[in-house]
Amino acid sequence: MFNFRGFRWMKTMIHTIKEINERKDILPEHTLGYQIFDNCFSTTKSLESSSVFLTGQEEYKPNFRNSTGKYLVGIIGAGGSTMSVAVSRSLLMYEVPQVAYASSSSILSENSLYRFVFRTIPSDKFQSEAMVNLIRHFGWVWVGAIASDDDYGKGGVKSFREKMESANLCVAFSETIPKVYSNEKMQVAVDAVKSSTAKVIVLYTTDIDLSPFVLEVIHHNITDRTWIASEAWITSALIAKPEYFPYFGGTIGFAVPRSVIPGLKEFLYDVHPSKDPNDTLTIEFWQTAFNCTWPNSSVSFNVDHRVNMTGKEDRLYDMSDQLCTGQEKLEDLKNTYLDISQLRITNNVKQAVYLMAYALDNLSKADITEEYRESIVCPIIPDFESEKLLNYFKGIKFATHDGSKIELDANGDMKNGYYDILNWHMDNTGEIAFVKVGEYKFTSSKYELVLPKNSELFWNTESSRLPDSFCTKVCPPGTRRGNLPGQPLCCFECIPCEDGYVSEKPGQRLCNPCGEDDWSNEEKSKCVPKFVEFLAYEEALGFTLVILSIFGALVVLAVTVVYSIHRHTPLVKANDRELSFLIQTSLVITVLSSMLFIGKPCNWSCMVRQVTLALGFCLCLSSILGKTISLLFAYRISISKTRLISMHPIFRKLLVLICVVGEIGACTAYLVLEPPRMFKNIEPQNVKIIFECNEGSIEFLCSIFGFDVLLALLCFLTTFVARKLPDNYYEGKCITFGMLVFFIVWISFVPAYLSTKGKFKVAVEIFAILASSYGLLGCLFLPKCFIILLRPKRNTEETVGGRVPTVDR
Ligand code: TCR
Repeated sequence: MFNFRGFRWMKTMIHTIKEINERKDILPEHTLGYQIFDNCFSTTKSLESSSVFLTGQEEYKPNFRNSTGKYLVGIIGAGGSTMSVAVSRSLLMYEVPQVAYASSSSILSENSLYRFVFRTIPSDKFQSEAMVNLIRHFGWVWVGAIASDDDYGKGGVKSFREKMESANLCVAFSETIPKVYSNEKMQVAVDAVKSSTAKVIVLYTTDIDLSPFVLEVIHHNITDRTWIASEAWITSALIAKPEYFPYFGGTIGFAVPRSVIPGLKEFLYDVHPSKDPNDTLTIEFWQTAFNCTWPNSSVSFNVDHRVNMTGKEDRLYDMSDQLCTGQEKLEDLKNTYLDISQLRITNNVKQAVYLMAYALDNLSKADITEEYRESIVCPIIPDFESEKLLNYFKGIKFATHDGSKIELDANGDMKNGYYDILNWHMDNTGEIAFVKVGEYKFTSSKYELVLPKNSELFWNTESSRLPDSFCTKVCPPGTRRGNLPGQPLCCFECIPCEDGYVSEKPGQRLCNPCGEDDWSNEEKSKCVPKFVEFLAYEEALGFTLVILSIFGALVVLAVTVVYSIHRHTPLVKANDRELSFLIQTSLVITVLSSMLFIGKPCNWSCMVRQVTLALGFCLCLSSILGKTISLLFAYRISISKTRLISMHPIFRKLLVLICVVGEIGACTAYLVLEPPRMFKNIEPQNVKIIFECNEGSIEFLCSIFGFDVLLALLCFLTTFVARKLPDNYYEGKCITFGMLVFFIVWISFVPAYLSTKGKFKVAVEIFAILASSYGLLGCLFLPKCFIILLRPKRNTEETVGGRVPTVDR
């Protein structure tokens, strides 16, 4: 669209020029002119316009038959990315293809401005990715980056940062080495290296830009750093000097593959200034290499025009007074030029030339009729449109002399390739050796990092071991990573896990909760089974109670034995022998039932324990009741002095039977309807699980034991009434006393039971069972055993018969 605003700017310019021309005070003798171009807001058009302006010709396209009188096809180069970028701008205008052999910056594939640029070196996006993969391989997480101040360094570090970020690794700092020496800027970079905790640093620069930085590193005596070299300086003789080894030894990095170029060596040696007096570069080479002056040469001195650190142009070499003889021997020379051991970029140069040649070849062999049917111009070398040649670069594929394949994608980038991983060692001769320790293969979608286990890596650390590089050391198990506000992800604090949470592996972000039955250990590094609490047989308390109950049962058995031996004596016969046996049986049951409360509870033991106890007491108390009722009857008779019908023994047994059957019914209902169950009592914030019984229905439980209490009350009341009955064996008093003990035990049981927890609750209950059983045993049978065994005289017919009313058979 027509840009009215721009048009106004243009008009303003014309207007102002006119105004100046009219004024008499500025430039009175001169008239300013102008030429106006429309650049359409495009870089290419701008360049075009400026060249038209400069050449003063209407046509911007230069004559393709240039000074050499030959046709121009394309350009091999330039070297560095920044140069290639600059060159590509003007070549774009003339649509001249360019094959770069060392320009690796990824910006060359990112923009349509560079669509005429092709290259035989992989884009740095692969190298950045390779560096990140290497960093990850060695377990570094906190890495610094230094870039040269150009497209190569900045572009490289930019993609490096991106890849680091997506790999969840951190860039500790990123600084640039100034191109033109500035002490201030250099200090910034050096200070970053010095002060950072990152021990591994990426240097994305060419060797030339790097060397002042190297000097600074040495000046500041910065050792104990591991440098990751970018491809541009990893094999550079400028940096790999033995005297730098204490600072730069152990450097690791990527290099484009090495190749052997047959015949190159001979060709390199075949250089002599006498061959062509116009070949000034050769003459300069000779003069520099042998430090002499070639006679009558126009190349009179060698000056390195680089600006040195003081900002002045430096004369690195002075002209030598000595004249070159031409007899100097290249063989004596130890020079990088003749070193063909590391032909890497050199090989890229070769492939770049091949690339150009293959593209031309393909163009010449193209099926002209097919492709250019419609066009008037046939692509015949040398008369072709360069836009046509472009098509033959895209997707070009060829095999190199050493058998590797080169293939370009639509951007003009290499589709796949590989890097050597080199590590700086010191060899026996005191020179730095670039030892290949691995390989990195890549395609656009995948990569493969091969670092064989046996490859010996040299690390420039105090211990000579793999260096660490972290901001915060990985959090140990038992803690988790806590982010620090405003700090990179790799700097964090380690927060201990809470109770019940663990982190088992180092470096966990979160603590995991333990399962229901587990709890964290002291260190919070593992879930351990919760401490399980129940009254075990093995522990002292449980064991004592077991002994007590067995002892009780044995005592009862002993009483039974005594009773059965003396079963025909009046004492035993008095007041119902069978009921006495029943009481003894029931006491064995109750005493032994206490053992059901010990041990790890399970469903059946929970069900059995209460029921057995209730039935045991029911049997015991109903039998006692049978006795006391007989006593009551006897008492009524003794008061009224009349012979009432005493209670027939069968009724007493019936009474016992009814009571027991009733209790059994209640217990069955309890077990069927709402049985007690084993229950794991897990308090959420607690370290232990209490195994206990959930009693099911409290109502049922109360009613079965309530029945027992009722029986006990009845027993007590009946004997209490009949307590005055003259009774040789104090049966009534004994029962009264026994019942009192029973009540006292169970009444004191209630508060004790309610105020204890866990296994002690169970122990209290067992204690009550044992105490009440022992109480009954002691009160009911011991005095009688005492008489039977020690006072047999009192156990005679007369005494019994004389005193005791014949309530018995
Ligand atoms: N790409 C760099 C220049 C460069 C270079 C080199 C210079 C590379 N490799 C080896 C000298 C020697 C890689 C750039 O600027 O793109």
